[in-house]
Amino acid sequence: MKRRAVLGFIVMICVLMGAAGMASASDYKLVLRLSHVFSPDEQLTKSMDWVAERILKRTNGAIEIQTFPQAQIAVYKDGLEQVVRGADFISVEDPSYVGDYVPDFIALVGPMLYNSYDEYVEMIKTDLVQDMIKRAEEKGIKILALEYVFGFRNVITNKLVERPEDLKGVKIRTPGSQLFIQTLTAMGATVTPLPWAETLPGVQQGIVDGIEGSEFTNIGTKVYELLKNVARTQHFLGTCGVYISTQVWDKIPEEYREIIADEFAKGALEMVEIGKRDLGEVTEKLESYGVKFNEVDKKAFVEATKSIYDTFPGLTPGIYDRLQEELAKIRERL
Ligand code: X3X
Repeated sequence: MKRRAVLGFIVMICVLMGAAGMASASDYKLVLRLSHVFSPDEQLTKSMDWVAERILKRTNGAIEIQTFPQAQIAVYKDGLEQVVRGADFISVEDPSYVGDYVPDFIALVGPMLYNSYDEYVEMIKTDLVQDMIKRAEEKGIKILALEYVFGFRNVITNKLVERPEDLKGVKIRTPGSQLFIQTLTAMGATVTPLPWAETLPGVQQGIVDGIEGSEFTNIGTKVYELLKNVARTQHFLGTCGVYISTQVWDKIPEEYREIIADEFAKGALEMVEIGKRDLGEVTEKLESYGVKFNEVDKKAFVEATKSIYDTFPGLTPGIYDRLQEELAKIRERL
């Protein structure tokens, strides 16, 4: 009799715990703050808002992503630190900031590597990059996407730049990423790292002579009102990844994780297609505003920057060669 009573008690506890668990799943609600530096008129800002809306709808309001553009909250290196600390926070930044935790991300988005957006999209699918993504998780960073591409970054000044010698003594603003600082230095410029918010005032006050950025940045933030010469160095492919803490991620119910991952992945590829579609029109519009584009001695800039892959601390030996091997295979099939 006693045995049956104990068994009955255990069954009751299990049922109550199960019910509590089910109730918590249906009552589940999570608010995540998403932070980036982009302006309202830039596609990345629009894409983040679209993805947040789609996730809220598909999860019936359970996952609310509040987007904070224009560096209203932590961005750049500080944003990644929020992620690693386990905050309910999503950081949207250049993958080189993940390089502070997994150095090979520096090489992934290193100088003079890609000839097209599609090459980079295909590179992300390779086992080489998928292994890097797993290593980021070991450091507490869950990567939801890496392909929020906003165009090749070019040198933008008020003088003709065709080769590294032309950048001697020219003060160029970069983001505070060590990859950017070291690369623009290797390209011949005098680098002044500034957050985006201080960049155009820095040009106006003569703190910097120019910047480096994409046509989408140029048109979206009105760089063209201050700087009229775009040298098509295409030294970086401007792209952002989307990063969340693994601690936070692992606590989200699986059904919601699938929706979040799916929407950020789809949103990235959607933004790549929008960029490919709109670049021609954006370039024409910039030219109508008086912007002049010129080609450059690409080989000279490749030569000037290739040491980055040998000297940057912490890179896996041979990572550049492996990236080039993957690129050769990708180019065969594109
Ligand atoms: O981490 C994100 C990128 O580095 C942002 O690049 P940045 O700081 O040159 O800003 C690009 C602009 O389009 C922001 O409006």
